[in-house]
Amino acid sequence: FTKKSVNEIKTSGDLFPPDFLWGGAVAANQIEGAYLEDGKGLSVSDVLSDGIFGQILDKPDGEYLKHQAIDFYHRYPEDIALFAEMGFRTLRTSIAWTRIFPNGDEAIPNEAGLEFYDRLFDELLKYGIQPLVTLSHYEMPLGLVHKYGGWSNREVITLFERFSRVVFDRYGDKVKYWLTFNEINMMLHGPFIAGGIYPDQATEQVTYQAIHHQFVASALAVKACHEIIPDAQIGCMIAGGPMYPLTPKPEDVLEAMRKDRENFFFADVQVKGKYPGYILRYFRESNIDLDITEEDLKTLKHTVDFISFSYYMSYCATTDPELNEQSRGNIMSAVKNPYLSASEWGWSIDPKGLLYTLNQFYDRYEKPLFIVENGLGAIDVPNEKGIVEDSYRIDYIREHLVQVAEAIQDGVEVMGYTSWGCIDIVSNSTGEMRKRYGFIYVDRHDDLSGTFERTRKKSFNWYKEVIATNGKII
Ligand code: BGP
Repeated sequence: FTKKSVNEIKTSGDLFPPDFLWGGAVAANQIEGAYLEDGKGLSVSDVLSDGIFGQILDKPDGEYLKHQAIDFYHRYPEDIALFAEMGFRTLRTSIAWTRIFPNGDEAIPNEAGLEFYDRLFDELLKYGIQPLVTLSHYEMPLGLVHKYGGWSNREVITLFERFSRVVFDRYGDKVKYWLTFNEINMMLHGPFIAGGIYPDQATEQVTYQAIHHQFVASALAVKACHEIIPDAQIGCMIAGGPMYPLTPKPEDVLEAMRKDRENFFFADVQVKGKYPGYILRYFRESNIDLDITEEDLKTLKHTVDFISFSYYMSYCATTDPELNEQSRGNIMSAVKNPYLSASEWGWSIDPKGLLYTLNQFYDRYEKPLFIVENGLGAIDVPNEKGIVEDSYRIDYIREHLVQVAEAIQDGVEVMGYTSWGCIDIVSNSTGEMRKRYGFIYVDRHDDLSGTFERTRKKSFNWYKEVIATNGKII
């Protein structure tokens, strides 16, 4: 089958559905700051001094960027007005669990924390911006890590379910789009940030047991959401990006399939409601013996309504031991694709990989998809007029949106697109402000200096035009 490209069909009508959810995405721990205000407790991200590869401390020691982040906690009305100016139809953010249950296991929620999100969601709704809310975005209460061993402990399931029910009850009339765990597959690569498990304790047995607990917790949240807010939709969230075989050698092709399945496994369980055979085989052959009860298996049948994912790059898989050795220590396989360029942080730039990923997910699940993170992390330097001329970011997003349009022409149901870090925030992997994604520049720097002033970048007006024309200028 050959097909016409989007450029040829552009004039024949809207490429995106009229109700397509255009917007941006952030996470509480990277944007809010106010890390101890109004009763908030410490979370895993408050003790990572230097991003997810930094040292893990028992308690904060010194000033970290994230503690004040970009002060969204106090400045959200100004920021939301800017998002509204761009025409956002949705904003993805997360609820910091530690604002609601500071240690994770209190008997009653913290009212001041609940009130903050009331104000935040009301402000969004004032402009007709739908909140899309992640229940857990790398923000597990540190109290649960110290007292329970993070997600390795089954008791945490009940505590998470309680947190979920509290927020569904409270915000059910304001929030109609929910996600359970951000990039749940990162449990395999960043056990502390994703699961509150210290790297030296993260054996495969412990990690997969913790993942199982998150699956059950996620399914219980889905169940609660359906009960409490029947008109809401709740999805899973996967760190996406295809795994290409480095060569057509069958061993490399199978290696790519194996690596792809490391991600698909997480969607398979949450979308199909059961463990796939290939992972059960892996458990058997690796002597991984999980505590999975009959009740758990029933709970897993509460499957998600849609699949969301982040997309930044694609990867290559090989069985070549030398190449694999070189990529050791990287968060995911870092075997270079000779056909692609990369960002300053070595993340390959592959818009067509997004078309491939969208089709992979849709072929496999036939469920609506939501791209909840995509964007270019770059060092932005304001010009003499103080404006960031980020044509490189416009090119990156435009090229990815062309591929989203292509997927839609293929019949893939895409609910929306939220560009990551729509306003500059603290980077997750590096803990820096140097790596920026926003349409809005924030005067905040790695040495903790800056006025916090917000300035529209060149991409601000471009994205505004994209939304105003429902994607026609891509
Ligand atoms: C994803 C996370 C986000 C975000 C993004 C960009 O993995 O869900 O929290 O930060 O990646 O990553 P970084 O900030 O490291 O560039």
